[in-house]
Amino acid sequence: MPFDRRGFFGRFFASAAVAPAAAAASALPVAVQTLDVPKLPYKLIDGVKEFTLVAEVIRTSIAPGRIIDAWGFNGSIPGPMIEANEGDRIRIIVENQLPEMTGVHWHGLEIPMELDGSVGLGMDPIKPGGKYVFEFTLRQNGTFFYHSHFPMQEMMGLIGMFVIHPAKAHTPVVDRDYAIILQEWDLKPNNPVPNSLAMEFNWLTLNGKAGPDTTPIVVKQGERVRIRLVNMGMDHHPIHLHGNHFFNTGTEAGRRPESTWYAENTIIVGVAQARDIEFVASNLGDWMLHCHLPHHMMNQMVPMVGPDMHHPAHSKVPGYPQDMWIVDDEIYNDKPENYGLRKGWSGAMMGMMTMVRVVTPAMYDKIEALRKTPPPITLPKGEAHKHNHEGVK
Ligand SMILES: [Cu+2]
Repeated sequence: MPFDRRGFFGRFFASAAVAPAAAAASALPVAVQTLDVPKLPYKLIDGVKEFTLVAEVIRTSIAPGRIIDAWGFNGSIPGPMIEANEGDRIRIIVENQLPEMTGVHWHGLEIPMELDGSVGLGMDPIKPGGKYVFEFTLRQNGTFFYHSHFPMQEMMGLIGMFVIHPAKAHTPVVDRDYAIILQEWDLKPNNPVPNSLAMEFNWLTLNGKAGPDTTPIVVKQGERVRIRLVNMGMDHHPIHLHGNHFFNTGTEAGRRPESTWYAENTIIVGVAQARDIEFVASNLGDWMLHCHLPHHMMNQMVPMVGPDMHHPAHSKVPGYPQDMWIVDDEIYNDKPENYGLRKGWSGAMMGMMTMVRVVTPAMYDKIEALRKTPPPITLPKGEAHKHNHEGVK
């Protein structure tokens, strides 16, 4: 999946594994994938890429049955990814459809102060129903992000990824590039509105989904992979990858020199930081990629402290086990990226978790084929009869 400006030669050299070294050195960057989050489209007007970003209240689901009424952009929480090239002239029209004033800050971009989005210092707040036009030239490359510059609005979800590609791909060239935003939510029972004043959180999301509802990253064995992680919340998340070690190759200020890279498998992504990790997916398997804070590895933050008399498996030893184990694979198994996972997989995948599935070429092709096949249409009970009258089966 090449980035938009890539021509025939870019496609030809898309895989570093097959490209000669000289060709790889001049390869164009691959497009970034934000699983579960869309990309923000743009219009090219007189050489300027024009984006429209609408801040609004959004009802979405972070897990089956767990609805939230939070704040995002253009129908998505987190907001859609802005993807552009170093050197681009861009215009971003920010419309405020929220019930209160807002402002959008371009985190890490070195641009004129009145365009920085720091409300008060550089500009007035954008009133409800109002808009503000930001226009600047991109002079950096790397993993950046945009967010409301009001703290409580950050905790309501107002953040999105902003990736700027260099003219030539950084080396070693990656075959696949992903971006994930980490968020946390305090959701009280029977209330879909997040508590933005919280210090503790019971729902943790990657690109707006809590595991096992996150979409796994699927790569072929031997490919070089970049994952860009951005954190906006109250906690710093130690993100751990099973099965394959990685290197931190970039921060929110851009690329790190290769002399500073070292191997690790857990990286702290602090609040307001971006961390690019890169690795060669050498070890076949379905590898968890997750925050390692114990309370961030569960949904609803419900370890069963004390005996659970309702569940026979949990009541044998008084006081133990503390942990909940819920296997509900069937809810998620229709997702192509989950094809072929071991029975019981969903029990291990709660909270701020996803997977890097390192698969054989045959398995990759199978999952790709499933992605291209539309899922069967399931009509709700009582709807089938009505639709049959209309000739719809
Ligand atoms: Cu965490």
